[in-house]
Amino acid sequence: MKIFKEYGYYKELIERHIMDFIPEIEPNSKTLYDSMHYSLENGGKRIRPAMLLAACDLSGGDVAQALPYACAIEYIHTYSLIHDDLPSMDDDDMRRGAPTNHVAFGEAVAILAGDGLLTSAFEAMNKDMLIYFDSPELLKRRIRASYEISKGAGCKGMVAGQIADIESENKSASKELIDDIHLNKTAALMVAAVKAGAYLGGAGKELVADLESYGENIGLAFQIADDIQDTLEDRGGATADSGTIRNRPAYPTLYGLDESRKRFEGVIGNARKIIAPYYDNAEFFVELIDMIIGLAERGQIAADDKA
Ligand code: GRG
Repeated sequence: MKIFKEYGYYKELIERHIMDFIPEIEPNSKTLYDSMHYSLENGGKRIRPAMLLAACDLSGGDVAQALPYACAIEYIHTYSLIHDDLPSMDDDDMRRGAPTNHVAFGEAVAILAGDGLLTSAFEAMNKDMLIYFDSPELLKRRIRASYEISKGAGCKGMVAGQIADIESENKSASKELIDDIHLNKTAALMVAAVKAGAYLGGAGKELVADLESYGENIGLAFQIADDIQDTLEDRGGATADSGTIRNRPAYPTLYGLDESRKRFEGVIGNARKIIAPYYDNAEFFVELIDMIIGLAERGQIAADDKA
């Protein structure tokens, strides 16, 4: 009997519940709701929440109970994309084949939509914790999950990666700096997703550590593939929808395209090795590796903003 599910199963579950943990918004704040809803329902791949649910499953947990945390991580990811697209950051007009949030709603509303999504993530997780006051073990798992998500999203995770990335623009960066930027900007939230799922499912130390390394390697693979794609578009004369490709340090600039491809294969190989002992029960994590290779080959990582 097949117990463990595939990406499509998790994605569908997330799609069905994605608005469930957004607080009921007053009529006076309807624009805020519309703007948050616009970006949440705008065709993301839902990779991070699927990672969280699959890690919970692999650890023996109940995915239905992990939904507030899965949706929280997608709210955080969505806020990061809205803010990253702003004129003061990447200045992108299109994402996932549609106008970016600030183009559709204006800059002030887009900033507030990001703020609303970020805070809704913590509201969703804290509200869930309130249910478990009388079950210390279950409450502990939830506090751990929420802490991992805060850490991955915060000043030692994604936000740290973003500031280092911004400050390295038009400068030459060392290989260490570029690894550090990508580990924080892209991998940290993926690591948070699998660790949070593992804690929610009651995983032991070894599984938590394996999932953490898997998340790191997958995050790096994601970012290297994105960099390769940017470089190829640049060389082919294709432009992003915004018409600019920022001059930030990227793997191909430092390593060259061939070496970057080798590095991509290296981190993908690491992820395969880490997950191998769990193969019988880790269908999603193998599928995710193949999916990232496919996205990289088709140039579809963060793609839809370049369509
Ligand atoms: C604004 C604090 C702050 C952080 C922004 C995520 C991020 C940090 C910037 C995005 C830059 C970028 C395009 C990085 C490449 C890797 C990446 C995160 C791609 C987007 O993730 P997908 O492909 O997105 O999972 P979808 O559209 O499927 O949700």
